[in-house]
Amino acid sequence: MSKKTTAQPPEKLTGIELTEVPKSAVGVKAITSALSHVKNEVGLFKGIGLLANINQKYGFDCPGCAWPDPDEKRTFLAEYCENGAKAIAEEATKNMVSPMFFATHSVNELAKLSDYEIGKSGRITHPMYLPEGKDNYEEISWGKAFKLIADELNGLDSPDEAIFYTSGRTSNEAAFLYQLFVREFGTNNLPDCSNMCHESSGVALSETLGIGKGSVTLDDFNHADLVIVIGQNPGTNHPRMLTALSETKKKGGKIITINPLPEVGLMNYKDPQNPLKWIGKGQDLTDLFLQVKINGDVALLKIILKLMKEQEDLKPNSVFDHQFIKEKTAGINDLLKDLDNYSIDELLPQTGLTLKEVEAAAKLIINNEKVIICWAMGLTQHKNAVDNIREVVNILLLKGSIGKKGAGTCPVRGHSNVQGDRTMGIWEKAPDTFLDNLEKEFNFKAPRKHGFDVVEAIEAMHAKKAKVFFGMGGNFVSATPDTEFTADALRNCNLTVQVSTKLNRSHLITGKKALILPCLGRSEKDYQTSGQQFVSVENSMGVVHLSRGHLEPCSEKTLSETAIVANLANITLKKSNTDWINLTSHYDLIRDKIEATIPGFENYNKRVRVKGGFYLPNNARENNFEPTKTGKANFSINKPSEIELEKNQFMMMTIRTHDQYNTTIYGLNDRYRGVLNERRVVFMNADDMQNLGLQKLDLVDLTSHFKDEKREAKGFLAIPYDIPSQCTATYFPEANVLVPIKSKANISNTPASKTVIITIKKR
Ligand SMILES: Nc1nc2c(c(=O)[nH]1)N[C@H]1C(S)=C(S)[C@@H](COP(=O)(O)OP(=O)(O)OC[C@H]3O[C@@H](n4cnc5c(=O)[nH]c(N)nc54)[C@H](O)[C@@H]3O)O[C@H]1N2
Ligand SMILES: Nc1nc2c(c(=O)[nH]1)N[C@H]1C(S)=C(S)[C@@H](COP(=O)(O)OP(=O)(O)OC[C@H]3O[C@@H](n4cnc5c(=O)[nH]c(N)nc54)[C@H](O)[C@@H]3O)O[C@H]1N2
Ligand SMILES: [Mo]
Repeated sequence: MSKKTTAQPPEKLTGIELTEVPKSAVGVKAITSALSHVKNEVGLFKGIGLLANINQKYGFDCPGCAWPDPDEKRTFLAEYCENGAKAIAEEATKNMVSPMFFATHSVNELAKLSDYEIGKSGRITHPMYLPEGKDNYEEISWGKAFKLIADELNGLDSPDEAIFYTSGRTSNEAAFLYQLFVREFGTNNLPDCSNMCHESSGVALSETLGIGKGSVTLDDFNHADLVIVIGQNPGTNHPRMLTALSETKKKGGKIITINPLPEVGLMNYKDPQNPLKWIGKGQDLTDLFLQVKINGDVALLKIILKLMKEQEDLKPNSVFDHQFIKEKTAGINDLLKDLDNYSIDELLPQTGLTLKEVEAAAKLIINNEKVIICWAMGLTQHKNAVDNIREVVNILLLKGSIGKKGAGTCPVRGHSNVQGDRTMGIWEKAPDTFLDNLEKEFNFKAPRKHGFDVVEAIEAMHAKKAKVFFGMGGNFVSATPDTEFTADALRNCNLTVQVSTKLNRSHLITGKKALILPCLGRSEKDYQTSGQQFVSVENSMGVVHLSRGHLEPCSEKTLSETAIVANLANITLKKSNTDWINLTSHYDLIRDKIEATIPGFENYNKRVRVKGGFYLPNNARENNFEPTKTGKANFSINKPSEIELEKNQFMMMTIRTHDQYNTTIYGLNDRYRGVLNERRVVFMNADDMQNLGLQKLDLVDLTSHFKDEKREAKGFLAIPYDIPSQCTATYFPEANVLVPIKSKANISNTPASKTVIITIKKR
């Protein structure tokens, strides 16, 4: 039935209003905006109680981003941010999607709504089943739902015909059980949102530094001489990071921002903790803003490397940390030799910057000792994304700026437990040592063949080589590239299952049969037979800490993700040496198993109960690079972008608004970019618009070009914006239909959703 519907958000415009781009981020507007969301979704009284519990040492972990909490000082106002409050409001909403809702709204009808409207429908209260050929979900018992999945899984020709996706909100306890179930079932098909997110960072950092995670702690921001924020928009996506940057500045450190857009949050900031500062100018954060062209980063970093080398040659020992390089690294000579293959004149046009601007950045790097480099999707979602990050590492290694206070790598993670899920083994390419430990502890034969990542999973379903899709959270159809292709892939499945809190488009674009399994959210109390449980998560800086729900569950029929996995494993696995149901009776039992399998979790149950949690081991932080292939930190040789645009073509990046969490749309405003009440917009350089004969708010259609393939997205409003020439920006998921499934990063296989080549046509 769902075959007739499109998987794209509707083309409908919602009534745009343009305002001035604000000069400062956070401040009082952030608080009023957050409170109004909380009031509308949850009610003010219950809402305030909830906010008081976010990120407090025994409260629940904010389901917003993975930015860490301070180890010491935690105040009521500081530990949630505008977008954290919105994330909570979204989860604790009064609106419920009940069996009655599904009886009166068909799948076809719901699929015509926007993602904003779908999400606002609310929390799913009962397990629901969409039988083959039907257009309305029907209530189903948990027992029948589990049996249906088990039968379908056990009826497959091979376990590799099933896909088990994970979004990054799943707790350590649930994630650990989930990957164990999937591997006992017999496959490593465990793609996750990380494949679309920081996979390029993981690949580049493992190869160069021997650990796929960042090296800095929050305290390092208090000691840094220089912080570089490249390809990241913390004002919207990690607002609490602005507090850390503000501390760096207060202590005399400098900040360089490298971004095609002058993102407001990075320019000026008003501390939400300090009401006296809400009025007035705020604090300037960025000292030097480099408005780089999209994907011009390797070219830019290479010029900086060349300038560093030039200065070192001129004045030996003034730039490079020779002792560190000699003792701890490998490959410096190859790097320095390779730099000679490039001329600054050739590289500069790719950056869109003047030599003076790049020289200013190089000077700051040369003259400061302790450097932190932070990045996110602006570096990871390109064809040469892994090169981007390795080039960042080259700069830090030359300076010896790693493994010491105030210096190091800071890939800023997205989902609140995406890093923990990886640690727990949610990984299609988990290393053999991990699988060996699992086999020993659980007494079974773990599959060794690597599984599918996100892109490979879509291709397998499209080719009918995979037939069951199971989603542990997330919104697969809207988050992945090439919307229509992915939708067809899901429709090819015999069964699609979504474990979800809220209604989303992946419930409406389904396999022949579909199930929705409603689960508890982070903010809710999790009762098992031994009483209320807590779970644990790992933040972006490798701190594992507990999270305990505060609200009563939204419905009696929801189950915890942990219980869902255990029940499914119990009925699906014919021979398992694990007592699945007993394990979930008390989550300490699961944590004991994690401790027995994964290094770094010694005394897990004890240490997780200590206020603030504990740090996992991190070799790069400890200045030890033994886990790499050479046993040292590796310099690397990287290539600038090879994409060449034709004259009429533009580079498009797909980014987030201030009012969304990935595919969850909180509201229709992008306050920090001056766009209200509309998501179908394309930000363009004003001269480019003039050359195309476009006026502000003209309606345009976008076509993407990849090899001989074309894809179309219709009906966007053109907005003149402060963005380099030939660069454009649209929002995801509206523009995902334009991202070709085969356009992805080398090695990491991450969809290149920030380098989409488009042409623009006026209606
Ligand atoms: N409120 C809120 N918080 C979130 C999320 C959310 O959707 N909403 N999502 C969460 C998740 S899963 C993630 S991964 C993070 C994402 O956090 P971000 O990576 O900050 O998110 P994006 O909107 O993708 O922004 C990418 C930034 O990179 C810039 N950029 C794009 N291309 C390039 C380039 O080629 N070079 C450079 N130098 N810059 C470039 C863009 O202008 C933009 O500022 O946020 C997490 N937190
Ligand atoms: N074009 C383009 N595409 C992108 C990106 C981009 O920048 N551009 N960014 C990519 C990135 S960085 C990421 S991380 C992915 C995100 O991909 P996903 O993680 O798959 O997507 P989300 O939108 O975060 O998932 C939202 C859904 O998760 C469910 N949910 C929320 N909380 C919970 C919970 O506690 N438990 C369970 N079981 N379900 C829950 C709700 O039903 C909600 O509808 O998207 C990627 N897609
Ligand atoms: Mo992400």
